[in-house]
Amino acid sequence: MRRRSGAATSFLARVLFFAALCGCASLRSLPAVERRRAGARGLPSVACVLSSSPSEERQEQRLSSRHHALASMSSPSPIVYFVMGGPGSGKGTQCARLVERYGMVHLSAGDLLRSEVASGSALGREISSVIDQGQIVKSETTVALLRSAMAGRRGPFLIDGFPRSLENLEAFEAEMGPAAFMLFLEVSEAEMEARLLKRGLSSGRSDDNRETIVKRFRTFVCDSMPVVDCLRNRDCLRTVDAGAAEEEVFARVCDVFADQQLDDDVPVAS
Ligand code: UP5
Ligand code: MG
Repeated sequence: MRRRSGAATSFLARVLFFAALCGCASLRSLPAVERRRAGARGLPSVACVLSSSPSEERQEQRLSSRHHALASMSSPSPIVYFVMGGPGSGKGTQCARLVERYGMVHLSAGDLLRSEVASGSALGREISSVIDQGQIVKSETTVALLRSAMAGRRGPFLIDGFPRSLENLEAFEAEMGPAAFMLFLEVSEAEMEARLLKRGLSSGRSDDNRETIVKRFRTFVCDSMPVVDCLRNRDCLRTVDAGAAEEEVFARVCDVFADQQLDDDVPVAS
């Protein structure tokens, strides 16, 4: 009996060692629950390797060492999936459908920030002017809102519209650990603009106007695409062509989650 359990342990150790060598790519083949256990045992993963500027390179190096330090911690992290894509790519729409199908916890960073704005607080007024400029709110503010929304809930979590910069990613991982992967919804700017302008007719969102939309696109390319590239280089990115009809996109999104065993293994979100 003891020999069998020793053999099982050593087999698991070999699997984990191999996964450590290959980073998230190997982990992707493990179901979410196993990956969470592996994370709890301190599996390292590969760092971002592509940089487009020296400052991004330094930031990615910091992220890499932080990532390894986190991997050596022993407490299990909640399962997190980032959902990213340009403004109007359909993040909120697809997350709502994922919640219906799999019972995950959907946290839209933008919605959390807009709730703070609606509260009328001094912080809300600060956030409001950042949003109207299509800029990114300070990491400490958004991470604090996410932390508080996640508190006391098991997940798994769908974190929509975050992280929007390498600094956001670093701040989140420092507290919550790495996400399982990022779902990236790819849509052309022309299609996103058309969707946003149509929504703007009734959304009441202060940033759904042509002037702010242009700024949001610029910020997305300059600040958010480096996060997408970083996670792609860690092999933690799953891209979906989201330019099709909503239903068709959802079928593609479900394919992305097919290996996560969300129906049976992962407890219904609480
Ligand atoms: N629609 C959806 N799917 C469609 C499809 N397949 N075909 C046709 N139409 C489709 O969809 C947008 C519109 O398109 C809707 O009318 C929908 O019916 C239709 P939605 O699902 O809302 O797209 P989404 O990607 O969620 O668009 P959103 O405008 O929410 O994206 P943003 O990333 O711009 O907005 P967010 O709320 O995340 O952030 C807003 C601002 O907050 C940011 O610009 C930033 O200033 C700030 N912010 C931060 O600073 N930090 C953060 O971490 C998060 C936000
Ligand atoms: Mg949204």
